[in-house]
Amino acid sequence: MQDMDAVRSDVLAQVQAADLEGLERLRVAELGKKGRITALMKELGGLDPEARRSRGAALNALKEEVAAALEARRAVLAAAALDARLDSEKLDVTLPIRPERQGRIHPISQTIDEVIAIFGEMGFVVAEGPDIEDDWTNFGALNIPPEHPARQEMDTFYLPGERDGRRLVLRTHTSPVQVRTMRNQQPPIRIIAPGRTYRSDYDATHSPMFHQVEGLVIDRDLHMGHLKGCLSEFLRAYFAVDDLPVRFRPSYFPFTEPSAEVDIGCARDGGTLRIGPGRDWLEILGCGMVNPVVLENCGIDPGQWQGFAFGMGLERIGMLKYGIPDLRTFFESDLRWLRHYGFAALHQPSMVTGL
Ligand code: 2NL
Repeated sequence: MQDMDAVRSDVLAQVQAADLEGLERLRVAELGKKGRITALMKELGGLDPEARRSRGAALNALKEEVAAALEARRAVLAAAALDARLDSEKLDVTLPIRPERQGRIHPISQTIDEVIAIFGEMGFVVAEGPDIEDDWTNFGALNIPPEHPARQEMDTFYLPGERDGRRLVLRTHTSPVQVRTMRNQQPPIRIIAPGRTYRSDYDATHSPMFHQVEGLVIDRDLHMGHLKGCLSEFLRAYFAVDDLPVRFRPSYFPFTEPSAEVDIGCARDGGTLRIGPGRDWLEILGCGMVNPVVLENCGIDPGQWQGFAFGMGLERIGMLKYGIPDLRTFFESDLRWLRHYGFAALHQPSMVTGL
């Protein structure tokens, strides 16, 4: 038993002096497979039963005491190490976050959002339709005759195959969205249809894929006065010029009668174009009273209902407002261009918070 007392005081003294790594070495040296206390346990086999029982109990107690001492010291050292780390490491929770790369809203998306915000305030809802149309919905219903230049292979992308016996085209304007709305809904109707359109044309001012917004109002007793008021209001809000001059010039479209082209006032001094009161005019959109033939084609009785409609190119009105000189850059996917001309991602244009 004396040898065990010596082992106990030796081990406990070493435990108190050890660091974390020393504790592990000590555990192996005493309690490991070839450890000192383990060796004493192995010697028990050579003793007579009486002696084995009493010495065995004492050895087990020693083993547990040593294990407990090792664990207690480990806990003290670990707590001290954590305290030291917390003291040395400082975390400033008031620091700004690391800058993250943010995407930008494409000028076309921004322009669409602004147009929707303005017409939305006037009670218009957004209508959508497919990019692939049949030629009746894209042309025929709109009173565009088969020999019309827009229908020729040169201008229109025709697709192989047909639907209900009709040729398939990539829509050349968003008017077919309005045709579908008139076929499926009872008047009154007040919609705008923004979206992608396609024409086989490519130069500095034409892209084979481009964007339009068209608007359609069907109601009783509608006349050109409603059309003029609605579009003047829109143009002044969009260009943010309260005294913007707006001029309606007679024109021709097969789907409206009468038809008009709309110009806004501008001043060209030197190389810069300023939109607002001035000596010059800029053509901005086309419009008119919906041709009764078109109403009839879409299942609406022209004896009871009138309509006005308009259409404009979104790239054009976006370029004019935001000073983008070349149409082709819209679709080149150049991130430097988007960083320069794009808009903040979390700003939703509205008539209340601003466009
Ligand atoms: C332009 C001119 C216009 C329309 C589009 C329209 C649609 C239906 C019926 C009648 Cl369903 N009209 N749309 C009317 C007049 C002009 O667009 O210069 N667009 C870029």
